[in-house]
Amino acid sequence: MLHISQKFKDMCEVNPHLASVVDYGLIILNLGVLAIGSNAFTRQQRKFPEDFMFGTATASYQIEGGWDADGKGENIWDHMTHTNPTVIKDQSNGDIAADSYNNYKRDVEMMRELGLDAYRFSLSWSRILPDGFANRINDAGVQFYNNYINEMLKYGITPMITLYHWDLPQKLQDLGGFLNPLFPEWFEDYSRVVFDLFGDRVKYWITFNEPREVCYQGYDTVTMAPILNATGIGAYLCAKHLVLAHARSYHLYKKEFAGDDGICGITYAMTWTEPLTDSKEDEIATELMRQADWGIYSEPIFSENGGFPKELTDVVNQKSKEQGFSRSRMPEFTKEEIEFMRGAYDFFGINHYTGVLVSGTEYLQEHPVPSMHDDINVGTFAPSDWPAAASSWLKQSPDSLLKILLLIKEKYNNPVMYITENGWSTRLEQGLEDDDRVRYYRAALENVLDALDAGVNLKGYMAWSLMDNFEWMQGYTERFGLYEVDFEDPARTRTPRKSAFIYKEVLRTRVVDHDYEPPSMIMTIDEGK
Ligand code: GBH
Repeated sequence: MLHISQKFKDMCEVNPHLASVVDYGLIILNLGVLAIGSNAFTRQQRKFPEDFMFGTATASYQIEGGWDADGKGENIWDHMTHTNPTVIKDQSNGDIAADSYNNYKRDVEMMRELGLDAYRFSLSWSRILPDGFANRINDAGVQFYNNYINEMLKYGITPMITLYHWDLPQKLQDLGGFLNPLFPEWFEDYSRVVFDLFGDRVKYWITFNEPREVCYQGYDTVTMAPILNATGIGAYLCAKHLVLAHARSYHLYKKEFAGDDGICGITYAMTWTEPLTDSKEDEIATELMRQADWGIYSEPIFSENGGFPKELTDVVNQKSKEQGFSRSRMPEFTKEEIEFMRGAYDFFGINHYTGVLVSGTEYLQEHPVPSMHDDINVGTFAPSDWPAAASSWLKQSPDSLLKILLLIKEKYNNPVMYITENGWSTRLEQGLEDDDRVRYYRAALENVLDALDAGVNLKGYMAWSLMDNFEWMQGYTERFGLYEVDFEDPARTRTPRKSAFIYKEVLRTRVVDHDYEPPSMIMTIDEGK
């Protein structure tokens, strides 16, 4: 455990601005003193608690296929990939994807092979409500999810459901989607249908996956459907309606469906950000970037004061005035709305992949005016010695998962947390020997243990992803799966990568053994699981 203390000391020396983590570093330093002896001894001490929930995560559009099967309605990804295929790197789409619509039993078999406690997946809104509204329920779609859920439960695997992982019914998009002020009501109506259908068996709910990618990437740029490109306007407006929608869904669940044991949260894309230097400018830049990335979606729910974050709001108010707008581009909430959202959570979900260093003076780029990037005007940098994945944005940044967990612990009074995604991309050509993914997962899981040692209220960890899938704008060119999927094969055969065996061993032993090598690449289901 001494290596952790060293790690913290290094971290703080390089970056005296990590004041927030320094305290926790000292706590761990103290713990470290208690653990003397060899690595082997240390590892033995560092066990995941028996009730720590291990799983994997997926999302409907990325795996299901069956895009128009049995009455499913069109969603914004169907619409965009069919009408505008060149926006996807390999011009592919999720029409069939991993065909989980027909392979759900195999999916659950893989969960059993890995020995998962839980499986996080999302519902396709338009598979259940083809028009988006609750007036018409598609029974075949409901049947599919009942089959999926029941198959998991049969083998003791706990389902964790994401209500929205980016595939809005196209009919709602035609009405403005998240920019329509009625969106929170539409989402509440959908939530009611779903809680009513599956709430008897499902006790873990996530309203939204990654608000930033929904609002910023979808409405403020052209990097996600519906590629609206309403720069400087779309993200803020969407943010208002998204957090209100979350709160409506949360309160509905707690009031009418949760019973004693149902919990509901929301999941954020948590890129670790830290100041490039110890200058005041870099410190401010980092805070602004955190607020634009996730604070704008988390402060209304998790902060004591509620509402949008102050520094970002001030900047947008000021710039809007200078730019000649009649009112701020940052929308406002009523007092009632602020109260309604404040504290509307049971847990904080974290999707974590990577980190960047942030500057207020270096690496700045030209941005459209107005735009969120112009509003915050920060530069980012990832050192070249951080190992790189297949995805351009994904590097292994040292201890970034731990730093995020400690930051949230401190910022929001140690809420219950789940890591709802964490993973690494490779290219297909790399085959089944994914040692870089193994290295990434082991480092991340050590960070989970560090966080548990430091008292972080972390209850579970979901690897992204169970299997290869449609990686949004990157199509099938980047692979995140513990299982490889053969997309050329009509059967969409799934084959475990080396990382699947490593993850399985961690779950079985509750220990991260850095020396473990799978004896063979033949996967079996352990009896008794
Ligand atoms: C998750 O998002 C998603 O929830 C999941 O669906 C996805 O498959 C998985 O990660 C892997 O990507 O503007 O080109 O630099 C991760 C969040 C994705 C956020 C990449 C930042 C930057 C893309 N991140 N994104 S780019």
